[in-house]
Amino acid sequence: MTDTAKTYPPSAEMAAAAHADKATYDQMYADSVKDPAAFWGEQGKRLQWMKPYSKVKNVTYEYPDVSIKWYEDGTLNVAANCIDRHLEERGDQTAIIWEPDSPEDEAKHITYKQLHRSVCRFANVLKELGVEKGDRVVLYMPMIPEAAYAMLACARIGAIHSIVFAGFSPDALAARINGSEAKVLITADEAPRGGRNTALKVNADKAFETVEHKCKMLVVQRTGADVAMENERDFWLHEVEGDVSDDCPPEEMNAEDPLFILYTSGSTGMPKGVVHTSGGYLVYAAMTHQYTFDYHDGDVYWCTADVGWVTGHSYIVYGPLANGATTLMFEGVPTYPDAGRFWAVCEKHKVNQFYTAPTAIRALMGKGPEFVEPYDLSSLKVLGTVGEPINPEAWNWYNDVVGKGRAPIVDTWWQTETGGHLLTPLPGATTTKPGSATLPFFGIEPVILEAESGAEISSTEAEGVLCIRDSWPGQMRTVWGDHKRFVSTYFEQYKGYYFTGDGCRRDADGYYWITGRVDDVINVSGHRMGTAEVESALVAHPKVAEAAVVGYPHDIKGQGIYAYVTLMAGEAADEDLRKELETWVRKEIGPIAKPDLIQFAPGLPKTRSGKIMRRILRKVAEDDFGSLGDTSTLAEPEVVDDLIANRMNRK
Ligand code: 6R9
Repeated sequence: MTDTAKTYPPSAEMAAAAHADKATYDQMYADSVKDPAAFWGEQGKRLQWMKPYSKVKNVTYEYPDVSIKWYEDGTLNVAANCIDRHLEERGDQTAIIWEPDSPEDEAKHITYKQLHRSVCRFANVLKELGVEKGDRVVLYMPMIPEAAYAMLACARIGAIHSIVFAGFSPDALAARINGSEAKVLITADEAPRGGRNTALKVNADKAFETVEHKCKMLVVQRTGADVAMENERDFWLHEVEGDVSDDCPPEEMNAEDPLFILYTSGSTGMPKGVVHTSGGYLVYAAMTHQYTFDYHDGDVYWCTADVGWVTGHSYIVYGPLANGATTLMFEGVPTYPDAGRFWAVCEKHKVNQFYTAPTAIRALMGKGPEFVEPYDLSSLKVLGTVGEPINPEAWNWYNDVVGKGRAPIVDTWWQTETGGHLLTPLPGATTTKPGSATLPFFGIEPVILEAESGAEISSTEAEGVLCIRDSWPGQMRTVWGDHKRFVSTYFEQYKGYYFTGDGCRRDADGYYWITGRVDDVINVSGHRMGTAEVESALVAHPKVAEAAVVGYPHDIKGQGIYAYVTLMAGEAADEDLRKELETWVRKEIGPIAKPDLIQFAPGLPKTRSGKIMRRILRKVAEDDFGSLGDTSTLAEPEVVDDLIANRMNRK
C-alpha cells in the first residue's frame, strides 16, 4: 500500500540554497497578487528590451470584450534574449547538449557562440526563401538542434512558427499549413526514434498534395535517406546555407507581436491555434523555469518533451535559453535501446534537473528498478513531472527509486494556453504531497467554481471546476484567426474568469489536486485529444455511420481511447474492419489517436432530442455499468443492454 498521507518538506539544505524558501515564496506570492503591475513590472526586467515598456498590464476578462496585453509598448527580440545577450558572459558555455537516438552516435555540445552563428545563418536562409516579419513558418521536425535553430531563426526575423509534432499524419500537417497560410515548411529527410526512422519528407510531400497556397519546403538532412526534391519548391538547408552570411541583426518586435502558434485539442471541432506573444511569454517561461526547477548557473537541465508540444517550447527552448542555461535535447525514446536510457543519459551528462511525464514514469516503473540501479544519479537535484495527474504510486517510485529520496518532485500543472506553470511546488519552499500540484505560482489566483451555478466556492476545502481570476504574462492571447472562439472557449461559460477545462479539489491545507478534464478532452499519455477529432476521423470512413469516443482508465497511458462505432447498413463488424479503422485513424490524425478499443454497436444511447449520452458510454468503457444512473430519458433504452453485453473492457 502506498502511504498517500505522507508529506515531503524541502530539506534544510535545499531551502537554504534555493531561489525561494517558504518565507520568500509567501512574501513574493502575496506581493504578486496584491499589485500585479508592480510585481510583473519588476520581473520584466529579467529580459533585455530594445525599447523599455512603460505600461505593464492591460487586461480585461469582461465577456465578450476579452483583451490581454502585457508590456504593450515595449519592444524586444526573443532570439536576442535567448542568445545574443549571453554571448559576452557565457559565449563558450554549452547552450544545448544534443543526445541522439542511438547511444552509439556522438552527442553534440553546442555553445552559445555556435548557437548564435547557426541561428543567424538559419534566419538568413529563411530570408532567402522570402520569409518576412509576420509570415508563418511550419516546423515538422525530428528532435535535432536544427529544430531549435529554426524556432529561434523565426523569432530572430519576426516570423511566427507553428510546430506540428512529427508523429502527426500528412493530413493533420496539411490542415495546419493551410490554417496559417504558411510560407515555408521546415522538415527533415527522416526522424530517427527508438531505432526506427519516420519518413518526414515523404509525409510532407503527401501533405503538400492538399496545400492550397504557394509554400516552399526547407529540408534538413538528418539520416541522408534518398528523398525526392521538387525543383523550385524544395530546398536543402545545407545547400542554401552555403551562400548566406553569419550576420543577421535581430528584428525589433513589439511585446505583443505573436511569437508562435501551437495547435491544441479542444472539446469541440478541430484543434485551435493557440497564439503566444513575445514579451510576456518569455518573461513567464524564464521566471517559471528558474523558480520551479530552481535552476542555477552551470546546472545541466533536461526536459524530455518533444518540441512539438508546448512543454518543448517553454521548457526545452525558450525558458532555459532565456536564462542562459544548458538545456539537453534528446532525440530518442525512454525505452531504446532499453528501459535504462533516461538514466544512462542523466549519468552521462550529469543532469541536475530532470523533467518528464507520468506516462513515461509508469512505463519505466513497470520494467523494474534493475534498469535504474546501475546508474549514478547523484547529480539529480530536482525531478519534474507534467502532462496529467501523477498517481501516488508513480510519484513514490520517482521519489524513491530515481531520486533516492534526495530530489524534490515538482508536479507542474499547466496547459498549452497558459504558456508556463500555474500550479507547482518550488523545490526549496513547498512541502509536497504525492499526486498534488500543490500551490499557485507567483501571480496566479486559482478559484474553484461550482460547475453548474458558476458560484465561487470560498471555503478552503472545495471541489469543482478550476478557473483563474486574473491574467499572467504567459497567457495565450487569442486563437489564430478566430478571436471569437478564444472568447467563447475560455471566457463565456464562467464570466469574469479564465476557464481551464479541468476539474479540481482543494484540500484543507489549500493544496490543489487536479481531477482531470471536465470537457470532452481526453489525455492519452499526456497528449491532449479531443474526442470530437477522433469521432470525425472515424465517420469519414465510408463504412462508418456514427461514432462516439470516450476515455477509459489505462495503466500506462493514463487514459485510453474507447470508440463506439455504428456501421452503415450491410457492413460486417469483423476483426478486419476493426484493424482497418485503427489504421484509418492513424492515417487521418496520427498514431497517438489510434483507438485502443473499438466496439461495434448497433446503436448509440441518445436522448429523445438526439444527443449522445456520453455519461453512459463512459461508464460502460470503465466497465462500471452497475451505476448507469437514469436511462429513462433515452430514446431507445435497449441499446444499453447491447453495449454492456458486448463491452470490450471487461475486468
Ligand atoms: C503542459 C501540458 C493540458 C492539460 C491540462 C490537464 C493536464 C497537465 C498536469 C495535468 C494534472 C498535472 N495536465 N499537467 N493534470 N497534473 N501536472 O500538458 O499542456 O498538452 O495543453 O495539456 O493536461 O488536464 O488541462 P497541454
